[in-house]
Amino acid sequence: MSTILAYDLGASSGRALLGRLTDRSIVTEELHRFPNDPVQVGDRLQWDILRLYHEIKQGLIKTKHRGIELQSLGIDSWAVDFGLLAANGELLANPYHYRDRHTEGVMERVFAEEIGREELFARTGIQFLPFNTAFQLAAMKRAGSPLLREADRFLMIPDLLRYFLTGEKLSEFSNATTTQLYNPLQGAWDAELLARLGLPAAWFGQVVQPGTAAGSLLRSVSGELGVDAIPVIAVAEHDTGSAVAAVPTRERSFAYLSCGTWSLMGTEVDVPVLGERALAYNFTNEGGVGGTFRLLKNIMGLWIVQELKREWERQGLDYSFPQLVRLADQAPAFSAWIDPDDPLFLAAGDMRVRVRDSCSRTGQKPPEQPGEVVRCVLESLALKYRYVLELTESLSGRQFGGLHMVGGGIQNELLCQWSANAIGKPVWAGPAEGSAIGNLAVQWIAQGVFADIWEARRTIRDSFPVRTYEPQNSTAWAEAYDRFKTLTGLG
Ligand code: LFR
Repeated sequence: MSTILAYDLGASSGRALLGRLTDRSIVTEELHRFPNDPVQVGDRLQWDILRLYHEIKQGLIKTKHRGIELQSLGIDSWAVDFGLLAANGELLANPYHYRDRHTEGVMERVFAEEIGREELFARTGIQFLPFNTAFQLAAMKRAGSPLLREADRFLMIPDLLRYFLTGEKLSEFSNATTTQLYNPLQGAWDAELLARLGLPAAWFGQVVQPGTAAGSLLRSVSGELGVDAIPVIAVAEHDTGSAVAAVPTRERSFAYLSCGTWSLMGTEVDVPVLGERALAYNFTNEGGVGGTFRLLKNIMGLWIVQELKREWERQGLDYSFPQLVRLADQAPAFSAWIDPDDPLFLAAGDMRVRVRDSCSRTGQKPPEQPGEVVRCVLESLALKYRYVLELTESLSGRQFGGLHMVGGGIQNELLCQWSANAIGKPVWAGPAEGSAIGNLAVQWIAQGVFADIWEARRTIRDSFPVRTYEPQNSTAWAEAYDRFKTLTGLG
């Protein structure tokens, strides 16, 4: 029996999931769960990276107390954020949060001053999001950040945590692609792009594929924790890469929605799609497992509802997530919509006011009560899913019979049902722990337990329940979709 550990770090919480493989069936157990609260210090929103490392150690201590012998461990997290190391190997500062406002307006300045949109897309195949690593570094450069003077090495968040554990400074491919500094056609960091942005190529080290053995715990770490020198695998360290690895599909051509703080929708392709339309639709080609790419688009996701919830909490209104969903279900249907991807909703803050303003601006009656506000957001998400699914079909030249939904967001049954209604096709929901399970799967591929991603997906399909949501009220949702597009200016 093989027992391994997946650390999956999300933008609001992290977890360590134990995976056991018995009789070609995967059994998981949540060993450790912890909050991941970013910290605002002065003008900067930062990740508490040492706390995350501490929690990783707590997970290992729990395996020791339980007498569990691990064959390996892997770490995945959200993308684009990074740490900079000094020449002596020390971390120079807490990594910035991608929602920090220091990147505001920087993307446009980079297009004007360093590299045009078309060329940047042709070189990287990555969608334009203002917080991409390239723009974060450009923002720091423009602000004269002293960190850039001292930096010797660049590591993404999971690279950095893996480095703390093993001492190895390796860049993992799936996450490296999200920087918008990696050239998938060259299969390397884009040296010319780095030069144009004034970033030293020497900061960017060896890139390894998901499933690479990446050392084992340093003696100092295993000694401190009283555990063995456990092997560490570089999994698909971008959480979305891990989530897509866990999609329990039988078909090679499938559509997925990784549903959490973000909603990531797209399909898996063998080569990046770099044409004019991909650029116009602002689709991305993120590196995946086994040489694949994720042709997808970011949709703002449940972030808006998470922020609404936080804000109500601050006002002493302690709604649980299921409560909010229930209230949304009881609110009147099809009353008002937003485009969830309006940049207005990107930064943390007063979402209720922003949702209401957005509705007023588009001539709709702003939602009032919490249930109405949440209904407006969830319906808008479901309708936006249809829009992006249509773009995915048109761009990939594929037709999808339904949509695989994975990730914690599938616990929101109302959203799954409305998604099926909006797209007019079945939704297959599961597994909820997509990223952590994909992380486990790639470790087992690295160990030779699974031959490839297809054997892994087959085993995942046999091990976890997948719930089917058939579309309902198709006519009403189709009419709603047309009005939604007009109101939000999508067509
Ligand atoms: C999802 C995710 C997205 C990425 C966003 C920011 O957790 O990794 O794929 O665009 O977070 O890093």
